[in-house]
Amino acid sequence: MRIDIISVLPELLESPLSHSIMKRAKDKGLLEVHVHHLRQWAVNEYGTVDDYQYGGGAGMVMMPEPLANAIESLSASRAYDAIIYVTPDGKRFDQPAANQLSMKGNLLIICGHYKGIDERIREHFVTMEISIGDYVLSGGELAAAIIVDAVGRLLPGVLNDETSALMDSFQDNLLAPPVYTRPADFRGWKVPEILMSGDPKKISEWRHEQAVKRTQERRPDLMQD
Ligand code: 6GU
Repeated sequence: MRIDIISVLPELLESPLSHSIMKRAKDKGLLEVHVHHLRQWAVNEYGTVDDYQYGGGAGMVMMPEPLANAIESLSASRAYDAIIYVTPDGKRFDQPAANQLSMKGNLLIICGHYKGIDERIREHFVTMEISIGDYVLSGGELAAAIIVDAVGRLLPGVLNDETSALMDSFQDNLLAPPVYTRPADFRGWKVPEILMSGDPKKISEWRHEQAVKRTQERRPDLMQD
């Protein structure tokens, strides 16, 4: 998979996508992420990419021209399966959305700043608008990093244990069960006996029960349909 990201703050995207599983995905050649600074498509030598909003009001708006030029110039080299704008008024991102995106080949993500981007770019170029939750971030970069992480780890071959993404919270509308490691007795707090029973069927039943219990207690909304 290849993901291109258009941003006015590429620095914000560097570290989150350079370590751990994202690093492994890139090193294995399974994921390519290219971050493009919007300023290279600026309308003047000062690097201007935003302007006051029509109708007045505080906050700048990202101008259509640099964004259109960026999108068109990147689209000339490859066809994008989705052109995504990350925005608090987009569709809420969740695990099924991550699963869907992980099956695409080329994604383009546009990060907004200030008051957002000119509506005409959304109308004429953007094919998908995603919010990562009901709160406002100061820019789209951290949201984009979250989407790349959630999608990238699902690419076949990225995780060592192929089954481990299937066991994640949300993959079957259940939260993940509790996990334990050594020691079996830590300060008198014991690991549940069944996990040391060596009986895979019983262990798997116990994990499922725990997942259901946890989901009923914490996120009953996930179990409603
Ligand atoms: Cl995608 N962007 C911004 N700026 N804020 C958000 C968001 C995105 N998702 C939730 N809040």
